[in-house]
Amino acid sequence: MSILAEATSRNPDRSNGKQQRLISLICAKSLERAFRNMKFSFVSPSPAPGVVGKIEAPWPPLGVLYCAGVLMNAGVDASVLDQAARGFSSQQILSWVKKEDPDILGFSVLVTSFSEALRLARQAKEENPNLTIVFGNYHATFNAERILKKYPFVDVIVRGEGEHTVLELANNVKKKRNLKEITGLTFRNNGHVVSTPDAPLIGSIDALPIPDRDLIGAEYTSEIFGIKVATRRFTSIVSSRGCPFRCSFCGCRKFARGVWRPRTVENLMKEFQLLYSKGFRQFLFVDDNFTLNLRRVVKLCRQMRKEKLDIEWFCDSRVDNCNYDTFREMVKAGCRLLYLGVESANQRVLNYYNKGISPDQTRRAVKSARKACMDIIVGSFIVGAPDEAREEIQNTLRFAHELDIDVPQLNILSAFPGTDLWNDLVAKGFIDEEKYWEEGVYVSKISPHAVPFEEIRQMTYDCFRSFYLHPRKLFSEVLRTAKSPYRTSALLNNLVRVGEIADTVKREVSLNLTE
Ligand code: B12
Ligand code: SF4
Repeated sequence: MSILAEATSRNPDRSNGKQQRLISLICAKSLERAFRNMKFSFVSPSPAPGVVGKIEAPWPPLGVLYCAGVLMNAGVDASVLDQAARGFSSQQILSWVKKEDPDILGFSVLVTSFSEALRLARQAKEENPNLTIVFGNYHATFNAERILKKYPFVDVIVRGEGEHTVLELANNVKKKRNLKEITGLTFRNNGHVVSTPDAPLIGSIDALPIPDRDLIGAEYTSEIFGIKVATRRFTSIVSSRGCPFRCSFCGCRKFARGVWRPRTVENLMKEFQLLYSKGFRQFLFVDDNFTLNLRRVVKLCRQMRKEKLDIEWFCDSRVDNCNYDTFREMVKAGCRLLYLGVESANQRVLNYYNKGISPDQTRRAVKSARKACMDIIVGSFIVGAPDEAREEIQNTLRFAHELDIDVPQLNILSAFPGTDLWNDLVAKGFIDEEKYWEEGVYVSKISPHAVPFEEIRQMTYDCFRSFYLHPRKLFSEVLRTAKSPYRTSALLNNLVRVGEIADTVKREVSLNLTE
């Protein structure tokens, strides 16, 4: 077993010391020499045209930036292309790959970008058969064997967190060694698809290099229905990985095995200071569960204020683990936008999702956030559970109106491989895995007991429209904007973009009604 394999094959709880040593090791000169002339390029593909889940405004592909950072520290040349941010056509991507001329080409594959990743990978392999094509991220992790069995031009799947595995992979590809020693891989061996044991989770996120946003060469923003809510230099950031809950529609539990791993406030502040020095002023936390430890959140907020950073940020929270005092600390430290996972107004449906919350907890969370003067509160809802009745859907949509939120994000339930929901519907015979594993599926399209998909779509659209057409709502939104410097600046910034916003809303509406 190689030193790297040994260092990464331990239980995460016991492997911190080993991992720290691994990180120093990958900086060592000997490794730099070993990797000379080795190149690993990453592509984060956009969803294919027409796929639901198109990207309004992409956020940085932090996962590949983390992987690239570890590789570069070890002396591997790495490059990253984010298709959505650069607006590249397939042809432009292939030209980019040709120019980069990597030894290994990695694709970051989510469910909606799978078909585009396949198309690009096939063409890249045709142009250069010596290229090792690697897929990673959620969709690749949960479908590793199926992908390799069906698509001969994909060589390797990196399952789970990629940082340590890509390093070992680069080493073995360079030395043309067998991949069997590397944990977390699925590949072909003598014509058979084989999977090595899962790689251990990364124990210390602090020990990883800070992702280099300059690698992408693009600026990012954050939008809601075409309206820019990030008006200053913006990027995303991860303060923890994993989540101990097991909501049935979410793949995070399986991906990160339910282990929440926070970064320390000190380590996070280093990243904030670095990004601040580069002019970044607005941030989005893309953690699975940012607010799991409220004491850590408060400590971070106080440190942000102590270091007098003129920053603004956005984050998610569960509704059952929050309170006024914490929200107030967050607002004082620059939190401007809060996403709350409300999901449903029906306890029965919440229980089906295994969400572990109640509608009353949602009411209290929204009230606390409002009282704390949060500028924008987004409520995220899901309708269309397998046997959810019309009245239950209406109840949730009424709840969206009743709650004092600014934006209702109305989602129709879909099932993806890797989730408990998927497994449940496969077990019940509603999902034919062979038919749907590549794209996932709206549950209301396959469940015989669900309200038909088109009807739900119309209901959510009507709810969204009436939400903003209600005079009381309109009035309170105008008043809130007048009182909030952040909202006023966002409004002014968007005034010049009225045409673009109208186009986005129009597109959303036609998507809603015609798909
Ligand atoms: C930010 C985000 C987005 C952003 C940007 C995504 C991006 N550029 O990466 C936007 C808004 C565009 C987005 C859209 C969608 N998203 Co999203 N998103 C996230 C979120 C919140 C954070 C991603 C992140 O940065 N994580 C932090 C980094 C460090 O971790 P990571 O990305 O997992 O990367 C690690 C590994 O996956 C691996 N890895 C990743 N890429 C690669 C590539 C290679 C070659 C290798 C070897 C390894 C590797 O190594 C990384 C380091 O350990 C995640 C939830 C989460 N917390 O992860 C959901 C999540 C990824 N999204 C999800 C979904 C469902 C979607 C949408 C389909 C939603 C929709 N219906 O519109 C779309 C699809 C967009 C697409 N491209 O296809 C699901 C994934 C489901 C699935 N099976 O694919 C997730 C997991 C949410 C969830 N818990 O269900 N999303
Ligand atoms: S939806 Fe959120 S709380 Fe639920 S398991 Fe996923 S990350 Fe955790």
